[in-house]
Amino acid sequence: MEIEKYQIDAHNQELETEHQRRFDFAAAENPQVENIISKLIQFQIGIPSWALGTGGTRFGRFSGGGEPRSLEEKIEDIGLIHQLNQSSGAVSLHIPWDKTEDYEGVKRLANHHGLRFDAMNSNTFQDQPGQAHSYKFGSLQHVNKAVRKQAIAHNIEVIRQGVAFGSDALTVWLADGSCFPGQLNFRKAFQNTLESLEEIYAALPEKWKLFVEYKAFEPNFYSTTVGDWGQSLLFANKLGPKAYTLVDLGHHLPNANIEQIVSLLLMEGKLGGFHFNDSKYGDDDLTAGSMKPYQLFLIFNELIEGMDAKGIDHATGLGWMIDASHNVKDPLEDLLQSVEAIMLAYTQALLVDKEALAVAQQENDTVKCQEILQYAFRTDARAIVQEARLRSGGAAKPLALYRTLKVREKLIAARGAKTIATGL
Ligand code: PSV
Ligand code: MN
Ligand code: MN
Repeated sequence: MEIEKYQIDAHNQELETEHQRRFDFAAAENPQVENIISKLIQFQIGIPSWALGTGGTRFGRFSGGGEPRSLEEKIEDIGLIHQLNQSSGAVSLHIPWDKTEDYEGVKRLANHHGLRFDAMNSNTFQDQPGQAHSYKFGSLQHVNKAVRKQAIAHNIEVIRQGVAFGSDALTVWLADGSCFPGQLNFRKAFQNTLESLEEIYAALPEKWKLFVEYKAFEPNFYSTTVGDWGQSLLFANKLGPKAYTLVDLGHHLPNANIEQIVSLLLMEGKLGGFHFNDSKYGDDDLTAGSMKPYQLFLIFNELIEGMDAKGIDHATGLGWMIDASHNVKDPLEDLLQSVEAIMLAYTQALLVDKEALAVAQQENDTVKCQEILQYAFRTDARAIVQEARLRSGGAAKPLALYRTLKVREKLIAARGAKTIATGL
C-alpha cells in the first residue's frame, strides 16, 4: 500500500494553525532556524531491513501481523515510513536474510520510494542451510582455515550483491569470541580475524567502505574478538583508508562514555557509521531516545562539533542507520519514533551555542558549560523538526497519521495476520 498525497495534505491542513503558532514561537526564539531546517531536510537515516518485523528473543516471538514477506515488501514498508517523515530515505540490507534475483526490480522499487541502499550487512553469526562448516566457534577468527575461507567468501558475496543494489559499504559484525577463559588464544584470534578482513578489504570496489562494528558481549560472554572501539580501531587502522569503525549505541559496557568515543574516532578520521538504538542494560535494541535522550543529544553535540571542525558534511559524512527491533511495538510505529528522536537530538545539538561553549570551556566555567548544553537540550525542537518535514512533503504528525489511516490494519488485510519477516 501507499499513502496518497491528498491524505497527507488533509492531515497537514487540519494541524496547520497549531503548527504555525508553535513554529513562529520557535523561529523567534532561535534565529538560526532556517539554517537548521535546511540541514534537517538533507539528513536521512537508514532503516534496517531486519527491523520491519516484530523482533524475537530466545524466549519467543510474537508477530504483530502484516509483516513483510519479501524484500520487496520490506522496501514498501520503508517507503511508507519515508512518505510520512521524509527522513528515512535509505535501507540497510542483511544477507542472506534479504534475497532477490531481481536486483534491477528491487532498485526500481527503492527508487520509486526515494530510497537508496546504505551499508550491506553480512551474517556469519548463524549457520545457513547447506553450509559446509559451522560458525559455532567463530567465523573470521576460526582456528580452522576452511571455516575462515567460507566466512570470507560470504562477505565477498555480500559485496557482490551490494554492488548490484548500488550500495557502497559493507558492515561486518562478528559474533566471534569465546565463552570461557582459556577457550581462545586472543592473539591468534585477532590475527586470524585480521587476515580474513584483509581478504575482504581487498575485494572492496573503488569507492566502498568497510565498517568494523564492535560489541562488548553476546553471544559470547567471556571475550569478543571485536569487543570495543579500541579493537575495532586497531583493525581499521591496520586495514587501511577504506576501513572505519562503526558505533552501535547498544554495544558498550554500562556507563561507557559514547560521546567521548565518537569524538576521538572522528578526530582520527575513523568513524564510519552509526547504529542508533537505546538500551537500559545491554544490547537491548530499544527505540532510539527511549531511555537516554540526553546521551543521544550529547553524542550529536560531539558529532557536529567534530564534523564541523573537519568540514565534513553532516548528511553524507557518516552512515547513519538505525539498528533496533523488539517484541512489543508495531515495528513501523517504533521506527517512526526512533527517527523522530534522532531528528530531535540532532536539532537540539545544532542549537548549541558552540562559540559560547568554547569560551566557557577555555575559562573552566563548568557551570556555564552545563547551562549552555542544557539550554539547547531543553529547547522544544518539535516544531522545527515538523516544519522541516512539512517542507519536504511529509506529514505534520507521522505517527498520528499512520494510526488514522489504519496502515497496520491494511497491511494485515493485504498480507495476513501470521506473516513473519526474516531477521532476528
Ligand atoms: C549485533 O548485535 C547487531 O547489532 C549487528 O549490527 C547485526 O548486524 C545486527 O545486530 C542484526 O543482527
Ligand atoms: Mn548493530
Ligand atoms: Mn546489536
